[in-house]
Amino acid sequence: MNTTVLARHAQNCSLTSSFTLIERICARWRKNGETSTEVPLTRRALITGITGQDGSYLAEHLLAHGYEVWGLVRGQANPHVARLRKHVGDIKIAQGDLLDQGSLISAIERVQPDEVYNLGAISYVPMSWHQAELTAEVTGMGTLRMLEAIRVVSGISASRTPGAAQIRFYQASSSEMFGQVSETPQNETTPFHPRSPYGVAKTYGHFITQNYRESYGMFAVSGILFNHESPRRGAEFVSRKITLGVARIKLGLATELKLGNLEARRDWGYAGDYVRAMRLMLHQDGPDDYVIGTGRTHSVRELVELAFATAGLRWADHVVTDARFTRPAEVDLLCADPKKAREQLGWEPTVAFEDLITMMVESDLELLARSDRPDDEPFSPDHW
Ligand code: NAP
Ligand code: F7E
Repeated sequence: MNTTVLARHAQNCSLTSSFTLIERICARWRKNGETSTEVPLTRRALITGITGQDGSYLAEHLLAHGYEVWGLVRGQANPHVARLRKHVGDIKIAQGDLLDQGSLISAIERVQPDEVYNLGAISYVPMSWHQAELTAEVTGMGTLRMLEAIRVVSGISASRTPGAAQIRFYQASSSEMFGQVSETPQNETTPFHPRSPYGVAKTYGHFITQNYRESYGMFAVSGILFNHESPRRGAEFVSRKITLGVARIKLGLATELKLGNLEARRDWGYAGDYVRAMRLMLHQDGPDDYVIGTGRTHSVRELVELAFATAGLRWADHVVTDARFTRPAEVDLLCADPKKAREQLGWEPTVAFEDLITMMVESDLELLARSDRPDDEPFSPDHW
């Protein structure tokens, strides 16, 4: 086998670690008994949750690195796929649902991915109190089902550990697992105290990922990501709810914006930065968990002030607090310590909070000012 050619291809693929591609291809060739000198150049990724905010940015990022990108999509005519295709063109779709074990096994068998990014979840924290069991099933048990699909299709068992060619698995863990924090800033060793059914479900997903790594030697990592936003953020989350609210008020489409707890503090970053960290985690020599955030924290009130000021508005003239948007148990303060990611992954955020909010306000002003405004204009729920 011409390892020089393989090494050159590995460089062309911008792989950050030297071993993966060559070992994987050699192992796959050995397994298949192939003798051809044709080298499969492309890494193949399967993304669950591809129709969400992070899924779209991750798909773009992986395509830019030469990947073949597959998305797991649920439902027979998921309307979010059309929205995704506006941002990301060249993706392939596999049907499947995190609630359905068989569908995940079929998807892994069909796609034969090198990397699986498990972003699919019920991710809106207030919804998790109203549909706690569903949240546990999708966000928690869905992680187990995907790990099992990889394990079964790869033929891994307690007595048969994976080889170099194994599928690498990324789990979308969350700073919501820290919940009522015992120290600030939070790092990889900070204890978990989740405050919502969502946080509890994510904590299960986190520990089952660690457990499959320890039990079966799987290359399974968790990224503990703090809040990250963008113009593609769902309208139910506070950042986008505010920037859309500002745009509606500025354009005379509304006069007030109803919000809940203005004193909660979060570490908000830009989603486009955070998906880079996901890929980096799967390209280390060994699997590990990493905190991803900016290390800066702001209150919802500060976000409101900045967003309204960006549009030349006085927030106090328009913002109304409404108890319907407060939570049964709040996470008061989150702030990341991303030292490990900086030192081991070489990861740094590039978009500051102020630039992020300005970007989102400007994007929503442009979106709502368009005469051909889309029928599916984003809206925030008027409850939860
Ligand atoms: P998002 O926009 O809410 O996207 C969630 C995705 O999950 C959607 O594509 C949705 O697909 C999919 N999904 C829901 N139920 C499913 C099911 N039963 N089977 C398969 N897919 C299902 O979330 P995001 O902001 O991109 O976040 C991505 C991941 O990171 C989530 O796991 C989230 O919990 C986690 N996370 C996010 C943040 C953040 O600040 N954004 C921080 C930490 C962790 P449909 O189109 O079918 O609805
Ligand atoms: O709330 C307060 C609210 O819904 C942020 C998810 O991506 O990040 C996200 O979870 C804060 C909370 O995000 C409203 O009480 C005030 O303190 O934007 P959010 P979240 O709950 O932090 C984590 C890391 C995830 O993993 C999740 O998937 O804002 N807040 N007034 C409000 N929040 C909302 N949504 N709506 C309000 O009217």
